[in-house]
Amino acid sequence: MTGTSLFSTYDLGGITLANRIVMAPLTRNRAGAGLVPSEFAAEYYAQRASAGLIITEATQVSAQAQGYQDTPGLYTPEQIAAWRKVTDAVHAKGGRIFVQLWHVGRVSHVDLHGGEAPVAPSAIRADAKTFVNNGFADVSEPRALELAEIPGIIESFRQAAANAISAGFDGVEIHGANGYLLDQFAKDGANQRSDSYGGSVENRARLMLEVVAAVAGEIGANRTGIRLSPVSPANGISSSDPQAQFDYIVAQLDKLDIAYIHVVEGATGGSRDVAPFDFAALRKAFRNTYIANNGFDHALAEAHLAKGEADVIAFGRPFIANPDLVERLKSGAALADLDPATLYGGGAKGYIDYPVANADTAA
Ligand code: 8OZ
Repeated sequence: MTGTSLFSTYDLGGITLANRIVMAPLTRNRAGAGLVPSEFAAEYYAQRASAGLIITEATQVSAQAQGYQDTPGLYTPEQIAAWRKVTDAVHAKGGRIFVQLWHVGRVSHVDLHGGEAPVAPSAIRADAKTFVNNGFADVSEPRALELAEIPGIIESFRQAAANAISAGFDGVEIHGANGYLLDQFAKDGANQRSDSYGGSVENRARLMLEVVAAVAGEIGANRTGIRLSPVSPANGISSSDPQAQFDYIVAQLDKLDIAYIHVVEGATGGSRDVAPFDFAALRKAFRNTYIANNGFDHALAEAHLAKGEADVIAFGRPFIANPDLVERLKSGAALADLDPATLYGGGAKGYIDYPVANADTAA
């Protein structure tokens, strides 16, 4: 296809992206008191504003939605005000930014909830760890959400989406991936409910689709995206029927006409080798933007675009140590490696101190 490359502009639901490179959501555990984004977050994101689109770190929609120490929220006035500094800083550099909204469900710990159990579709503990009390710990046994609590979950996403617009975000990505609450409902390894939110493919998709409809109704379908990871085992999740489940989900998302689906192709942060799952079927079933993620390098990204397998490519970890990832991919400059010791938690170090490749030519 002529003209389509990582460096060509792209119309995402009426927003012009400067290129087809997305900064994927990256959890950094640097929130301050009140779970406001880090005092360095505005600089961190602004340094990366040459991405066509930034998707923020996962941000909880309520106190109940938290699963790790020091992740930010978007449900208090202080959090909204702190995020406003981030969106202003990114927009001042010509960037675009969506916030990723999550509820972790069972991937959490009683110590984050005053001793109360985290909530989940069913009372099945995940084989997963979280980070709490400055260390890794097994996640806690959750309790099953009552049917009467489900509207409150949907409402917390709707309200957080409204808050996102107040904070100046260009849109919202709903975190439907990686074994968190919406993925827990969708997959039978975590969902053993016998009400209208469990059992069939349709019932397991219900919460995710109701959340998407509520968010799209609040802020506009063209400002709404979702991240999905059909085959990822992240956070101890499993599914006996991922193809049927996600063929159905994506067909319904197409009807809702949302801006994009952002698909983790393979095991999150791991192998792309996912046969026999058919990601092309999801791509074909969805008329709007398909963002592909997971283990892309420059060559694979260009090949994916050239074959029409995606419209936009999301890069995650490479953005941590390469604030100028777009420019480096364009020039062929070498990519820096991240420092694992400063990945999660801490302050400015390993966050806003990664240099650009060529400080002389950088704007
Ligand atoms: C790494 C550490 C904690 C959370 C995800 C939000 O996997 C995360 C996450 C990643 O989607």
